[in-house]
Amino acid sequence: MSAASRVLYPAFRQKIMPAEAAAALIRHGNNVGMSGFTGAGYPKAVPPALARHIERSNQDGGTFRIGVWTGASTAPELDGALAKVGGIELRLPYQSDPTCRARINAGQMDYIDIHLSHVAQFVWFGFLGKLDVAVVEVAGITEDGRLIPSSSVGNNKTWLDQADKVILEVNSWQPAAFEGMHDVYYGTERPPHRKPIPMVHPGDRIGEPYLRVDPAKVVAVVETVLPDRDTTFAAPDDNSRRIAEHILEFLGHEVGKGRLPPELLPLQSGVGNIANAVLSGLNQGPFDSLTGYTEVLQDGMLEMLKSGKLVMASATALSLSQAGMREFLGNLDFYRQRIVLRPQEISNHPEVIRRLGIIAMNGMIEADIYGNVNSTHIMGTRIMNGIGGSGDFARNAYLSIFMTPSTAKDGAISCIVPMASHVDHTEHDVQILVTEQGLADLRGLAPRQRSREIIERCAHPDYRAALHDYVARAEQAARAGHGGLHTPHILDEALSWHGRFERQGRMGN
Ligand code: 0RQ
Repeated sequence: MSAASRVLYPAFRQKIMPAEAAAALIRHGNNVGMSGFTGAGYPKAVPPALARHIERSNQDGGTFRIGVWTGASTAPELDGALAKVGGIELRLPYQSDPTCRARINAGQMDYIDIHLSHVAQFVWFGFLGKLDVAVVEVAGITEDGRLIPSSSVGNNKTWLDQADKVILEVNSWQPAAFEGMHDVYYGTERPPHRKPIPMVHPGDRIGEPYLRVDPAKVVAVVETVLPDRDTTFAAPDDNSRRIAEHILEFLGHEVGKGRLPPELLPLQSGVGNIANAVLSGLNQGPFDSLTGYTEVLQDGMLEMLKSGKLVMASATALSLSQAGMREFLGNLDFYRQRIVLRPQEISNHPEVIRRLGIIAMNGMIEADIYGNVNSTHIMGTRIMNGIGGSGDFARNAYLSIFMTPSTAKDGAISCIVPMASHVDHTEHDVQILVTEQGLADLRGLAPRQRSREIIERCAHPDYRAALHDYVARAEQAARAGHGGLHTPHILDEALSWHGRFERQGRMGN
């Protein structure tokens, strides 16, 4: 099928133009809503063309910069290209690009890290200012002007609705058979007119398979045939496998106690190799008829769908390796019946997550001995990626699990610390902590009980004595009248724990 045949709406055919011409419609100071979620469904031609345009404009001391709003992380052609030419004034929400990260941490680019479920509604509420342009990748345009979403839905509904101008990238690399797979819910209202979201099962379809756009706003259509970012995975290492084993054993225990049904509850899984290893573990594990209600569907869940362990999965993005994509394309009819892609305001909606009773499993940078979790900052000051959807899920899940190897940088840094250097998930939103050393079940435990459990079960043996010693001295200090015994701390020392690593040059990032 030729690229042109994907633009079936006659009025849009006249708007077809090269990426350079479309990029030239974006002005300095514009806020631009781009499609894209974890390397899936991002525009691939207009952002690099815009980066070239910005580089030329700024050669003579110009200051062309834009605000970039997305679904979540994108790819080097978007975040990387624009950041490299200094073209991003402000970026939101989640990013994981090395150039963006360096610029943010160097103070050359502003970054607002917000919960992924908040982004769309903050834009409707007017909290983030005016959205000037939407640049959205789609898999096709129907004869009557409806848009077939591509491999991610993200915030596209909101960008198309809120932007003054719309630029569409129609990517024929994306499977034409995506048509019908998506479920775009148009029922969300602003308070006080909100209605319950009518979803009681992860597979429920409550919307329509297309994105809507006002044809009058479409200023350019760019045709592309370009692949999504290839999200590769390492084979699970020993640590990941052990983390997976602890989680599986725990879930089995919960089923035994009658606190989880035999088919568990819908699973949410974060991104990355550990998350993928946990899914591999589940694929080999004893549980059947599982469901997924997550943000990103990666290779691990695809394998579980294939094996039949997982009966269906709901997500906002399909972020696969090349091998995963080949498997998906080779068995499209099978996967189409088992996957629903939704806007991220629904995939991450607190109301739905609470109702469905999600088992949330997310990565972290460090946890402290009382159960506060840092998912985003190295040493409390340097951003790694962002909170993404971890807070949407952790806060509202049936069970909120956080996982990490017990140490980072080849054992030089303990990921269990006296006091988290930055807190994304408070002790109130964290029920289970897991490292390769073991699993700490924090439910029903008071702070000092939690500290014993976390140090004994999760900390690496090399750091256990130092952590126990810290708690003992903090308790002693409190008994001597310095601070309280509810959550004992020696504040100077808790904060300098990280400083010690930094002074020794161990941090790396
Ligand atoms: O850096 O590669 O330079 O060595 O952090 O750590 O262990 O490879 O783990 O890739 O799973 O990432 C929390 C960042 C974990 C991720 C985080 C260093 C470590 C390495 C990465 P190097 P790992 P992962 C759904 C849910 C927030 C968003 C989220 C994340 C690098 O899971 O971004 O959960 N989560 N979204 O060496 C110093 C420590 C460290 C440390 C790790 N204690 N001190 N460096 N590192 N611990 C998805 C979305 O929302 C889109």
